[in-house]
Amino acid sequence: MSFRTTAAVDHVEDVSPGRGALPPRAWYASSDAASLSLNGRWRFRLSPTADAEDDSFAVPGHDTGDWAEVSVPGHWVLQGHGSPIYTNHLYPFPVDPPRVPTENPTGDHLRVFDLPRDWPADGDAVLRFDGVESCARVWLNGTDIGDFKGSRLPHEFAVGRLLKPSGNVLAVRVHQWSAGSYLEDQDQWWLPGIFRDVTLLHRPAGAAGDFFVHASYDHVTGEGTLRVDSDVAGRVTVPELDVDVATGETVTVPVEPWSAEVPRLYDGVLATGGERVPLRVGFRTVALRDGLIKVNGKAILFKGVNRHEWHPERGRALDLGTMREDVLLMKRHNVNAVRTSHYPPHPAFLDLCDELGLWVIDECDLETHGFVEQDWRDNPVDDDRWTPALLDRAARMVERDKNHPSVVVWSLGNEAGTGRGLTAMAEWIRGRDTSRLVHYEGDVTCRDTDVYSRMYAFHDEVERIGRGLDGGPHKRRELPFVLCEYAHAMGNGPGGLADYQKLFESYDRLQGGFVWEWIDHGIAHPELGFAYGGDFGEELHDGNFVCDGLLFPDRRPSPGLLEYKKVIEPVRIEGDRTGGTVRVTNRHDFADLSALAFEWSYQVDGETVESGPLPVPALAPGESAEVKLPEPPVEAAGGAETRWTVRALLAAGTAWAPWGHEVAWGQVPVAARSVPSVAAAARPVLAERLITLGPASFDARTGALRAVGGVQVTGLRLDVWRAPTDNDDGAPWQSDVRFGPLWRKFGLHRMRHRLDAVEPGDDALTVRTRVAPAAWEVGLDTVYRWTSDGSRLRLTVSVTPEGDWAVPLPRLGIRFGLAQADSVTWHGGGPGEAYPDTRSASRLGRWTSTVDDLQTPYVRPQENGARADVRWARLGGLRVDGDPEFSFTARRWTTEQLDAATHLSDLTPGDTVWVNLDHRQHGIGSQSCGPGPLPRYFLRPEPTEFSFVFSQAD
Ligand code: IPT
Repeated sequence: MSFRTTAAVDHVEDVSPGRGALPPRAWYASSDAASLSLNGRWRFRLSPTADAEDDSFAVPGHDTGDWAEVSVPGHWVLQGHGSPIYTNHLYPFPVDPPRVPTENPTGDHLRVFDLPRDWPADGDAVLRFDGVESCARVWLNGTDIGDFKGSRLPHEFAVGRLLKPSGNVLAVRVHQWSAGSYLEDQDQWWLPGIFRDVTLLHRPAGAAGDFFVHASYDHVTGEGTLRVDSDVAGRVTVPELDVDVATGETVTVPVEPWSAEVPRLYDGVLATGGERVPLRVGFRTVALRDGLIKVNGKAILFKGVNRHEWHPERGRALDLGTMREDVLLMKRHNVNAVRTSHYPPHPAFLDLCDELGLWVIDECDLETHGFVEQDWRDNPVDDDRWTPALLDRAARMVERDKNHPSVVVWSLGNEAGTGRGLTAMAEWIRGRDTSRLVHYEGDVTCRDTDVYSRMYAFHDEVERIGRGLDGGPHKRRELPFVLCEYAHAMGNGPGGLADYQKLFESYDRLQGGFVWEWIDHGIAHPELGFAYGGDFGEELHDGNFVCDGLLFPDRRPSPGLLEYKKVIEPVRIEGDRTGGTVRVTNRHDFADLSALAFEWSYQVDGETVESGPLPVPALAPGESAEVKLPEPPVEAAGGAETRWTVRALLAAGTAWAPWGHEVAWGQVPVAARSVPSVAAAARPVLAERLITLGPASFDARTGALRAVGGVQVTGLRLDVWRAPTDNDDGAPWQSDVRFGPLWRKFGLHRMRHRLDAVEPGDDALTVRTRVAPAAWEVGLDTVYRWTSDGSRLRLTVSVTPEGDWAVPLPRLGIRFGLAQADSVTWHGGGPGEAYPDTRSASRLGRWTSTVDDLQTPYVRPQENGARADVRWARLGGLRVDGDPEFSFTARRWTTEQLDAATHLSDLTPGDTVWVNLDHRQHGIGSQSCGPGPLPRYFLRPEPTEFSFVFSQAD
């Protein structure tokens, strides 16, 4: 005998998009129609399966006395009910589409509400859900009004006839898993719940249901053309342009165009019999011309990021303030574009993009990545039964977002393989909206798309594509190229950004890219700091691959974002020692430089001695000028290094940053420094078990440095190990060699130091060693040569590799411990960390930091915090001058402890500050999902010599 337990769950596994919802339409906030937010505290009951409870809770009068409460918008798993799951592309349930597991956490939500006293008696009402994951069924006052899927898309229901003045009972049953889950396999946490707003909207008689603002710009005539189509006739007014036309009527007037750089919006109104709808009109024309994406007649360069919606406590339930903060942070870091990976964002985010200026690739809520594990067999996007669901998703995105000037490209989705369903989506979108381009990275033939888009392509391939040497299908050869994802910002990195940018700026066809990704999706956790995959006991998970953003989970910019800001700065300022000039280039696509004020400053030994304004002409986009610098303000004392720093600042406050905000900078060297010379005048003296040499004392038996003057030094020796970064470890699927695992294999984390000789000579103490790992024949013959002039102490380290080294070194330098060191001052690159291929944003100057502030809090601890190009540093009573410049880190834990830590909470300060002075570090790259460091950033083992001069700091 067989029977189905309940019919109520059928819609959960139904491939259709749902039942009962109104057709999709534009999302807007009415000027005068009433609305009621149903956000707030809702009664909540969690069941382990979809059919464990009957649906009697939806009947008014149901006793919810023993129910819990949750906040809406919100995810119940972040409110103490069940737990989040993180997988990259694996479905956390058996792949048997459209079936889902019996264990299907189901949240019943209930809210009783009254209508406001002034709620109009006439007209209709619409109940809008802006986002529910993954499948919901809705009852109002006991009546089943429908069900829906499409988590990050709006769904509306006509409910006027069901409303009562008071005591309305809204019941929503939400299932974590549904057929829709197969279409929502994005690399992120699985977070069920009503996570976006729930709103009741009054619909006055005669109000527009839907409208479409067509606003284009003719860059030849300087005129804008406006036509607003509406399903209800009305009038369109734009007072500033003296426009007053009927809906459906076209008007052409001189306008200022909209662009991400100059986001000019005109306020207007669509007035129909029943309602006034505010319009924000941006005139712009997007076109594919001469094989390029052009806006208003000009090719644009995307300096973009991929943005998932994320808040460390609220998950994807974002408040307006957080959305605004994201846009402000992007603008302040020179980002000009955002791909809404991998679903349409909260609609208010797009209002902010219109207002503050960002190019948007609006991506549909679609990913079926997990099917890759079965060679895409049964992929829903290639199965006609699913096509209505795909078309429903495309329509819900396009209809909702079509009136945003910021949206310049529609994207069908992400990592969904290929199939007829995608073609159907593209065709539907083109039929509905001819004013934008279509993107989908998975379409390698570009049959359905207007741009050749790739992710994580290596530099050399990108260059080939830029040169047009990539071949491929005929249509694709004619198309512009974007990297919809590149520069994987997981942990320390991404490296190689500047090298990509150079390519983008060299080849017209390369129209930029979108860094993966905007923010780490770490979840605030009472013990761990931020949690990642596996921290909630998930059966399957992908660890900290979910923390790969340019922002830390709490939205503090990581060094990667500062690097990106510098690399994509819209003004280039360069010069060399010779000219007494700087070359200023305007790299904007639209804006001239009139919004910027330039300032020079002059540094002696890293310290600014004077500054002043620098007049720079308001160069047009693409123009450069050689700008004369003033006479150097001071005659620097012999041996002091001097340089100019020129900064481009906002001349007045903007909507996204205050007056004086720094947009770009450059430095021009003047006089080079001279390294303090140390005449080898002192002689090593043996007394008891110590050797003294000038201010230093050494263990006579081991040659180990004990003290410099009054400063005790422990454990000084060669060091080659760094706690591997996510990019050192690389992604398991990478075919290129991954050095992180190889370094461990070759034992670079457990090097042995053999003492061969301690040789006090006439004018030097020489200590000979061999540094090598157990089990391998490779080694580093290492000689420490100490000399002194009586007050200063010079160490020269000579390293000669022995054997056949198959790997570069993580780092090469010395490390030692100091008993005391709270603050560090240095002349060199700063203020933040820098590695060989992440050092564009590192500015030469004099910097001070506490040891604690030198640490970069990567969610999974790893090598971090190195300051590069350091001339000298003072810490713990010592001054160290480098010959040549060096890089340093200082921490209250050892590299071994850093390496062993899995969360920030594992790092506990000890008594010693461990200092590394590196001659060099290996590059960073972005092999956690892209290329490793370019070969020019490798630290190859080769005979090397470097020196440090130690003295007591004054
Ligand atoms: C690519 C995905 O599109 C993105 O969602 C994210 O998972 C990113 O990788 C890695 O963080 S897919 C890539 C593995 C080819």
